[in-house]
Amino acid sequence: MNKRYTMLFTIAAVAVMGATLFGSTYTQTQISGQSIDMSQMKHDMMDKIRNMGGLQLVMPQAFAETDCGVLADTGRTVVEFNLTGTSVSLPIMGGESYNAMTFNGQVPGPTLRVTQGDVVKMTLTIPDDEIAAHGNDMHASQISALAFDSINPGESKTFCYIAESAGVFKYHCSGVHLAGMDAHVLSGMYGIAIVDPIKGYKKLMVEKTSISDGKVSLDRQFYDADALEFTLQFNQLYLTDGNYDMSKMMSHQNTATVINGMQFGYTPNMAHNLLIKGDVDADFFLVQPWKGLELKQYQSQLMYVENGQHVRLFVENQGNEPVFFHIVGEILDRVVQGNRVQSAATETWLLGGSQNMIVDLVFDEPGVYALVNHDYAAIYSGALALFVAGDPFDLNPLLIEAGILETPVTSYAYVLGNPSDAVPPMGMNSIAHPAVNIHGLYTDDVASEMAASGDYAVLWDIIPQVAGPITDALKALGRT
Ligand SMILES: [Cu+2]
Repeated sequence: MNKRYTMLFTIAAVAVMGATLFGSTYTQTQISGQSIDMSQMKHDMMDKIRNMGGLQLVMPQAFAETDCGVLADTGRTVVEFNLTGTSVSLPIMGGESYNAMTFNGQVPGPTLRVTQGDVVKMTLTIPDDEIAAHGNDMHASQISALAFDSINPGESKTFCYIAESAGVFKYHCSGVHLAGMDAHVLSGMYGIAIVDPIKGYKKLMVEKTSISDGKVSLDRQFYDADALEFTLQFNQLYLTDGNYDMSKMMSHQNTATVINGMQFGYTPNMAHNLLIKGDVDADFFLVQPWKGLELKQYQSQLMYVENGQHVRLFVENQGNEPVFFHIVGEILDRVVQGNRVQSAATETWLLGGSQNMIVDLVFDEPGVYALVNHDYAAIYSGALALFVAGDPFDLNPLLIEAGILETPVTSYAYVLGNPSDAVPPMGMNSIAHPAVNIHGLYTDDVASEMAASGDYAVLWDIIPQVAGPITDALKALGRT
């Protein structure tokens, strides 16, 4: 990619992370599981389970082949998926941090992508110095749960399975022989596997109307199966003093609602303030909690699409509360679960815990579109993310004047890139993102490795370089 096109907007000032904008503890949602007040439990079942060494799973021999040698000899493609279980400290909104548990130092864990019929060879490694045992339960498999049992620090374990069903599937830590599974998953040990249909994705039909000779009629529009893709994983945090609090989980009193691990992680940042209002500190959107160059990989980013482009969203509810998935100003043109269409032209779709869907849609008009969990408590505690379609802020002339672009672009992804934690690996019907920037709940080690790879736009390095040209261009255009 042309270096000029990776240059970004400007941020001269450095700001501290915004304070938490809303009170973030709320009571249960309309549809939730049981609420249990642990202080009223007569028998401390959790202690008993822990004292037993966890719940042992006894489910032998009743499931599909898991021997990697046998499965590798069948002529199927074998895809290796290597995970490492590590406990780390990660930031939360408001400038604090929490004790997270992760696969590979990131929340969510890496996204696995295979084609239906492939063999997945999953290896989980727990380093010597890790504080806990971990396992991995992959919902894309149909094998004995014995495979998912935890392994201790210093150990490694491999299992294989055939990804027989297409769709989106959660994977998650199984705790220490199932004890503490809630703590590990809700502290960050989750991710998804995308299993592409063996015959590829279907083209998209969107119903519109047209008018001719004064008569309104149906005008079906068809879009090729190839799409620009994003992943969105919903979850909650249940924290007291930066640690997972089981009593809060039991009563469904979460302290934060997150998408891909972060509250409000896909909202505007200082660069957008400058471009749109000519001032890095003039927030043009209500919620801008993650802004400032020092935040590096945690600085919020927006998701950019073109108008009239087929967009495919892989959505998973990793959490303990329902997700009422809605995009303000848009209609979900198609909802697919597994490889079957569940709905079309629907306003909102409900996902229970550990449930998923693929949403296909087209943003027809330039604008900013807010994706939310349409549970108001969830919206105000972090479940809001923004898509920007086309050039609604008329930034092309500014970017050309500043020498960052030579010709107008159809989405800001050509300039800023799309956030890496929302971009899945390429599949059989994927449109490549014009550029990808480093954004996500990654440890500094993970972010440094990504930066060193040269595959990503490193916004915190690029922004200071273009601050001057942007400011000059704003003046030249009379926008300041
Ligand atoms: Cu774990």
